[in-house]
Amino acid sequence: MKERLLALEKAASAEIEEIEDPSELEKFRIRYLGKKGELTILMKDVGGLPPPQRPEMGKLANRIKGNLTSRINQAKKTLASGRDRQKGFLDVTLPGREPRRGHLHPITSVIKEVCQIFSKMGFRVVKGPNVELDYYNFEALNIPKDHPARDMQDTFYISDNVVLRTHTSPMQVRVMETHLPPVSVIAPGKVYRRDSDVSHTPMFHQVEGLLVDKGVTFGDLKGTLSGFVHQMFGKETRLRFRPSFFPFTEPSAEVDIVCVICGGKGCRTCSHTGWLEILGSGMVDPAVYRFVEYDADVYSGFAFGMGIERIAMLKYGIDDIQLFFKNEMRFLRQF
Ligand code: 2U9
Repeated sequence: MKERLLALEKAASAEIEEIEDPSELEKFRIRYLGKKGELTILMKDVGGLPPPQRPEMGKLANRIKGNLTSRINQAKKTLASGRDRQKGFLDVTLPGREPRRGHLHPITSVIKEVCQIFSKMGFRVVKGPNVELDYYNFEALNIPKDHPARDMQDTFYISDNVVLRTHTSPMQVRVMETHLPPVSVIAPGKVYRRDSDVSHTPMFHQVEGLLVDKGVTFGDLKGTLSGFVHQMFGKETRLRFRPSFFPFTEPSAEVDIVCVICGGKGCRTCSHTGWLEILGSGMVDPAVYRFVEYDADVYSGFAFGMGIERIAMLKYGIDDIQLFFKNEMRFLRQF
């Protein structure tokens, strides 16, 4: 008797696991617990056993019946809730769920903001290839093969003459090749350098600008870039032009703004100088005009370039450039 009861329990246990709808479950219940059910019959047989065996077998049969009943009840509930879901049960009285809205990456927002400011001044946005000829990335920008500036802009080489661009300047060369002055363009996009630390990543974003016409002076450069700084960082922001060197501009100047952290007193962020470098600029070197066959005696112009991650870090007070590229939602949600 004991073996028959335990075998029944094992079989019923395995079967109930496979049941997928309520009508099957009801059939199962009748098969085991109905009036003529397998367990009901076995329980009647227990009554016919010799008296000394009855208590033990009765207890076992009752335990199996109890377990089976509670498993059937549990399965009933599970199948009922599953059926509601399958049918697409809809409680129209529930309040609606607001969809989570995404937003632009902070780098994309800053690129858009910079481009918008220059677009309003009359600059046209141009975009071009990330994989460039050495000629457009270096040669035509007055950086020949043996020039020391190549060390500072070491990059990823596809072949001897094909590189991942180290700045967006090749675009301005391409524009000058195909358009006579007046030219005023702004070139945003990804650039690549062999660089990696808390303030450098092998890929980053730049916006560069170029304006060439008759009679363009350093005064135009100062006016344009001051206007940009005041729109980007606020009209009270003080700035200064500090002499510098780039192979493609002469004279060249770097633009600093008063430190956004200490207001000029000196702190860790500004290396105790009170100033933060935000972009580079200069009058286009006549050597560049020779590559694109512009007459340097007739035309003059200015160019500038800025690293977008740096601008975003200063604008939002971020101290690690890597944060922009980790896809960490807790960081990105803040912008
Ligand atoms: C042409 C002629 C001149 C673009 C310029 C800079 C100065 C400059 C840096 C800022 C931070 C690069 O991202 S960064 O590391 N850029 O300082 N860029 S003038 O000059 C040009 C461009 C194209 C035909």
